[in-house]
Amino acid sequence: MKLVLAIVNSDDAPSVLNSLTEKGFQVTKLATTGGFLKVGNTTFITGVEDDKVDEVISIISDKSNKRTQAVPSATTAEMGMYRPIPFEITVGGATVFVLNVDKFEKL
Ligand code: 2BA
Repeated sequence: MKLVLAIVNSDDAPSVLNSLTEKGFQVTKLATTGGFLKVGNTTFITGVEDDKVDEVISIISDKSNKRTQAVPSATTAEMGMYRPIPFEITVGGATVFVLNVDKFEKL
């Protein structure tokens, strides 16, 4: 058994969640925050049999979109004023980790 941890943009979270549950996967949704942008994102935890991992990743991939986002960074001096210089980063579609599960029990 594997544990799939997927961090997705919160705007994509409803469609990822619906698709996974429609296909019969059990999912836990966590409200998380990215360390770099310090804005909310969504993390899904899904425990699945090994042969289902690719299907889960494919569903997450289909529903997760890449976005570019402007981030203020260094400042520049202009007539004695400092102002942020925005630069763009690409966020997502999804960041996925697949972990081995030693034991799974429902008590
Ligand atoms: P954030 O940490 O808020 O990162 C958002 C985006 O900022 C990242 O998109 C990446 O494009 C950029 N970024 C992150 N750290 C950076 C750095 N030190 N220097 C320059 N740019 C940086 P994604 O890579 O698509 O990541 C989206 C979210 O997935 C992240 O949000 C974080 O919550 C999570 N994540 C990504 N990689 C991770 C990892 N190795 N471990 C744990 N969480 C991760």
